[in-house]
Amino acid sequence: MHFPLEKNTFVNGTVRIRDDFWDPKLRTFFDVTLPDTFNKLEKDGEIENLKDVATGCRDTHRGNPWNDGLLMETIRGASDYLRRGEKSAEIEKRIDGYTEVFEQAQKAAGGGFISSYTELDRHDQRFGENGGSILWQHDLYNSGCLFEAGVHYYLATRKTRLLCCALRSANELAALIGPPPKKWIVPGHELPSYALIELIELLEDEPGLLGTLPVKADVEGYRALVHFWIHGRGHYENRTNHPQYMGEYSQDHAPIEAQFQAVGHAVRATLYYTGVTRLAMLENDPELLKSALRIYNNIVERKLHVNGGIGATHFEEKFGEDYDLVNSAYLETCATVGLIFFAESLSRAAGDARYFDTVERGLYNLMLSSVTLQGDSYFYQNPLISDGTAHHWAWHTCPCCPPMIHKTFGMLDRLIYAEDGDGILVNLFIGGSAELHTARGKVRLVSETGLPWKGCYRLTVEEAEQELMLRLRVPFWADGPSYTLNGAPMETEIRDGYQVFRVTQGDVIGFTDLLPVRRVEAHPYVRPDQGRIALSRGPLIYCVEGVDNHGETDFTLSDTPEFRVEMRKDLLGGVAVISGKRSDGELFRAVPLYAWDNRLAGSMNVWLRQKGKAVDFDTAGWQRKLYRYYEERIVK
Ligand code: FUB
Ligand code: ZN
Repeated sequence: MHFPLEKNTFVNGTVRIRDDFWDPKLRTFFDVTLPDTFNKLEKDGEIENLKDVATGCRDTHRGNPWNDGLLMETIRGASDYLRRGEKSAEIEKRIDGYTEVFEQAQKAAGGGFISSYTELDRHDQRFGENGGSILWQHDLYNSGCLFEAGVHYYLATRKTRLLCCALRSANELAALIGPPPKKWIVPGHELPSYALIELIELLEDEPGLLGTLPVKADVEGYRALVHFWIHGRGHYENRTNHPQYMGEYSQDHAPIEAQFQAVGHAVRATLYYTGVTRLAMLENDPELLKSALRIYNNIVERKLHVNGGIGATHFEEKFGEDYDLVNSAYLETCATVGLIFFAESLSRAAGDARYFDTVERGLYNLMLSSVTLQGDSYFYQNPLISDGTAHHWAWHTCPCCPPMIHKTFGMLDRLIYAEDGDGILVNLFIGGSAELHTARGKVRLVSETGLPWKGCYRLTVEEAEQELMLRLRVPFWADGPSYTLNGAPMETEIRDGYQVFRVTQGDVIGFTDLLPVRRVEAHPYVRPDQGRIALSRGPLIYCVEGVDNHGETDFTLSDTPEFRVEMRKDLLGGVAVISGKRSDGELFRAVPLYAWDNRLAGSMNVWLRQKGKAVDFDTAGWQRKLYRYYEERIVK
């Protein structure tokens, strides 16, 4: 589908990842992390809860009210792995088994209701009515996760039973909720808005599907419902549930057009803004898109940690004030997933490469570090400094992050390319092949890269029916890259942050970049980073760990650190290690942040003191920037 407001779309076709960096990681996510997540959710009593609903047993609910949703989110992630070509009869069997339980639970609850906590413990308080709590119960959240699971499992397998569960739930909600005389109920957790749009998009993309299903769908009703959910926030007069006012925590303090900053619970917020952006596309509403852009700018210009983390404050897991970027910050993994979803939607709507700078920052740094290299332990919080007490956990009392990790890496293939009327955009530099059905006919591409370790990328147009445009995103970390077309240097034309090539079948385009070690500095208002720098190379942020530095991780870098880069295949699954000189003449060693806490427990630090970098409040040259390279300042 192409919405009027949408500048580019997901590509249509198959994208296969074959990449030295990503392949082993994706292998681990599928072989280890996915079964680990399912097993641990089951161990928490998740299936028993739903079975109790199905059998009418009124046992007390186990775990969190949102655990139904976590199982469904994991199904979405698993489905994406299957869609990408992973084969596993066992995983499919597992999902089919879960589907049967969802069906039975829905049947017992009557209609499409699916929320085992409410069914078991707050039977008469659905959606927070009758003295319940919409914020805590997560009834609409669980339904939203079911929408995603149904859509993604259908896309992977063409099986429709789970999709029918999603439709039953959506039908019930569309009939019940909306402006008066319906019930004025907006979600406490905003995931269901964008999830309902996923369902709408599937049904509109495949109009023939509906006639084949045993459950009817009310697409117009779903459109009305999602419009109501996005625009109903910040209006309180008709609410039928309690609490009537959810405030900034749930982005319910004002209508969206009167929201100017990212506030409140960072996961709820970013998923709401994702819904806002996707509704703007669905309804062709440029004003609504402006609201989303305004908030996005507030995040990336003032509230984004260098590792792609957001939601600095532990209390209420919320955004802090502008520039309040302490290094011991909270930074929940799920919040970065929400930001990636938000930035990806904006890139389609607004068509600028810069949104993928945010996606890439989050993916390569925070998201990868949120799972151990072994694949079965996780970070919920992602601080940039540790005294040695922060560690991946085997499981959490709120295990929301592993399911979101699967959702993110499950869609990695969908993030690499996008399409617009003229051709293809390359948003991420990942090796593999693509067979695409574009507006300009069939296109086959092969990409090869040494990134993130070596600064080279090459894309071969193996097949193209017509001439087309290929646009390579110019990443924020590129340091004067040289572009080539069929081996010859290419004059640069950059549009909307993309390097533009006009190609036909057989052409080879690409770039090389020296990929120097670079020191990042933060805006002077970020007080904890005053006088400090963070090490980076390409898209990767580095850190120093005690295990490499005799336990010392808060030292000062020499003003001439003489960085060296060494590829160490034997270390941490194969990483490029940075070494250099401290101000006291000792050597230090830094590793990619994504690989930290995978060896001996110890301290860790990202922002290092830099000799010669004074505490400084001069904001000249910082307009609309939160980070820049320190080297650029020295040269100036
Ligand atoms: O709201 C409950 C859980 O908390 C959700 O799964 C995530 O958004 C997490 O932050
Ligand atoms: Zn989480």
